[in-house]
Amino acid sequence: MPNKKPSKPKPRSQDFDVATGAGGETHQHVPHEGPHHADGHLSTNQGIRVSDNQNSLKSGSRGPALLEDFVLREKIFHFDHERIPERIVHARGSGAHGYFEVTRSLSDVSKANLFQKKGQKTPVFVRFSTVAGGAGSVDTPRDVRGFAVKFYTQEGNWDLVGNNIPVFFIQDAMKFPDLVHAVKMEADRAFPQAGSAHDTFWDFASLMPETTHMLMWAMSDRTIPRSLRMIEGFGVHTFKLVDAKGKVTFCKFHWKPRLGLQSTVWEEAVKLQSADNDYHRRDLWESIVNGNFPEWDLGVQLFDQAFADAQTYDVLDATKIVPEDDIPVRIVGRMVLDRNPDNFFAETEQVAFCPANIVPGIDFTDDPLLQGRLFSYLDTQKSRLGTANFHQLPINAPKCPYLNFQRDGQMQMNVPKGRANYEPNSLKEHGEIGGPRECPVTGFASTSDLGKNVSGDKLRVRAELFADHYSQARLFFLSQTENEQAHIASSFVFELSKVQLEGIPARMVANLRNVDEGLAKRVAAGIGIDLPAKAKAARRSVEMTPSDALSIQKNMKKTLEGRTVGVLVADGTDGAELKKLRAGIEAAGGAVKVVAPKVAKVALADGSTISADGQLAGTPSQLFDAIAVVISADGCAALLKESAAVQFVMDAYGHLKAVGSSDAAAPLLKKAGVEPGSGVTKLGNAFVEAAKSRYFEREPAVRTLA
Ligand code: HDE
Repeated sequence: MPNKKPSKPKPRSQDFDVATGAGGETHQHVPHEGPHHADGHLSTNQGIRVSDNQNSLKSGSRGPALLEDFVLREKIFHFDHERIPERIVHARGSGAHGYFEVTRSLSDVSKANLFQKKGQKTPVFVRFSTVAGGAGSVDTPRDVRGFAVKFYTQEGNWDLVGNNIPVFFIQDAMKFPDLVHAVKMEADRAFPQAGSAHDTFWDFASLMPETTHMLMWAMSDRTIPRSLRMIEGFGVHTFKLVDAKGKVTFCKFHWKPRLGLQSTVWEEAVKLQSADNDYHRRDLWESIVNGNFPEWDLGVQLFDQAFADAQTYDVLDATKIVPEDDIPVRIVGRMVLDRNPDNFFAETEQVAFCPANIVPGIDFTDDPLLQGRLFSYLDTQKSRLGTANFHQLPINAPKCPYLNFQRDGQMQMNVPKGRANYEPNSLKEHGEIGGPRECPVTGFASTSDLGKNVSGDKLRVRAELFADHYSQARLFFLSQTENEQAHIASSFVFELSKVQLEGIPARMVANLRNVDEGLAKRVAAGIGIDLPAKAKAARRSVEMTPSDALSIQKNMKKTLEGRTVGVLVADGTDGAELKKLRAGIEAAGGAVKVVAPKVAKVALADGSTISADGQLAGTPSQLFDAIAVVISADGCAALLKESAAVQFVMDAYGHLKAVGSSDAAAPLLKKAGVEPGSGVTKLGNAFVEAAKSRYFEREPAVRTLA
């Protein structure tokens, strides 16, 4: 028998009673929390207490092992089956719990309960992910980031399964398997892992001009974020909001990070892969542990059919944005992530997002990409999680009651009572359980389309406006700063230089000539090919007005909040100087990590000792947003002989970060190639101020961009 009676999990402060808004759980079906969750006696899964967890049952002290040993057999059996298939895309992810709070009611356009009242809170679970790499791949390749949010609303679960880029590579679900096959590791050799810089991706992309707009975003710094806490999120598709009278308003969803947008530079992203495979996962986890809860504003762009009809693009085309200058983003809520998962597998791995999960007041549009997704996600969960009952897993179960006549299936956790597994039935009239009934008024009924004529000729075609693949790609490029444009050109050069099959880079550049001649020329020159003839465009482009909202650098926040300064010290460092620096950075909302040649017993000038947070050899400056070097003349002499110390400073400078230093550090800075200029300061207030920014104007001095 289990040593402890299984009991209902205790409510946690962060869990909401969705019915009342108060704390506490309202899961209708809470699986037993098994005895293995608690401290106590070890038992088998049948509840038999285990006397010895070190030795298998043998015949004699040296074996052979006995088949009878059910304790060993069960342990190994379960272990053998621990892994489940990883997601075909977005396999590597990191999750967190939190809540969504309404800051401005959306009741004027949507009847969705979660949007009605200012201050109203809804629990959420969020999973961020890379797309191409496997579950064990690194966190910082150049890749799109998934941004999937499950809202556990009072009316059922709503999943907003988005990305950190507002458009997508393709327009029709029919092409998704091709896209994914092309970008993932190549079929015969199983590399490269987690990156798009290879033959098959660019072969596909260059043959599919509809990818061009997304490629501009993918080659921008959006795909090498500094932190998951500093990315935007987008619902991508146009959705519908539906009010109580059935009136429809089109809607694009936006998540805007409170910490501002922040990216790394490419060389830094590459080096981060060796510095810390788990850079983003660790950053998310630690910020929550430290109480620095990541936060986003939820914004909506709202428009009607008349606006949609008047545009030069189709709002049902997922390769297009609606510029914020045309339809401003209305902020309606905020999301705070304040709790790490208790168990990665049970929550982050088993969470099953389905764009088809919507609630009354939110509706789909006919976007052909979205329509394909409505099928795919439900389907994939069955193969990943092995049963149609995956919705019963605690992380997937709604926090409001759910009742229907669906029954049985593998891993059925619920125990429905009575005979009522069909409807209509009259069992209630006979004193038995009759089961749930339809709710014509409050139930989901596709309220926006119901009764509308949706017939049409059967066709396999794309709508006419979908054929403009370049206008918005050009809009994006022209909206960037000069430095961001150079980053885009350089990314194309980097990626296409990895392509070995002849003709593919030229075909890509031929497409880019439709975006911007200057860009195409720079990319051609960068990879060393002649400028190819311009690709034929299926439809004439229209010139759109550049939009500042599309640039990261034009929207960066000058702040130390959520940022970390790496402080390099050595024996002989002035403790008072270090203390003052730490106080200044912390007062500005930043964090400090001390790096030293040895982690324990760093001897300060006054004879006292401190411990460092990281050892120099394993803590390169990629891990920080700015660096300070606080050393004595002796310390400097010692560090001059350490290539890791020189590299620490050189990389921070090369990655356009603020570099502050005590006077005695001058020889080290010189050896690292640091030149005077913006972002290079003495310690003190000047450094604290400088550490709030990156110095893109320094870039021409440290590398040649395309
Ligand atoms: Fe996905 N996508 N997708 N996708 N997607 C999956 O579902 C799919 C698309 C996105 O953290 C899969 O549970 C099709 C756009 C995220 O668990 C799968 C099409 C956007 C995640 C699937 C798309 C996304 C997925 C794989 C084209 C941005 C991770 C595992 C019609 C709006 C969710 C899974 C998580 C995951 C299919 C296109 C975002 C196979 C068929 C566009 C964030 O069902």
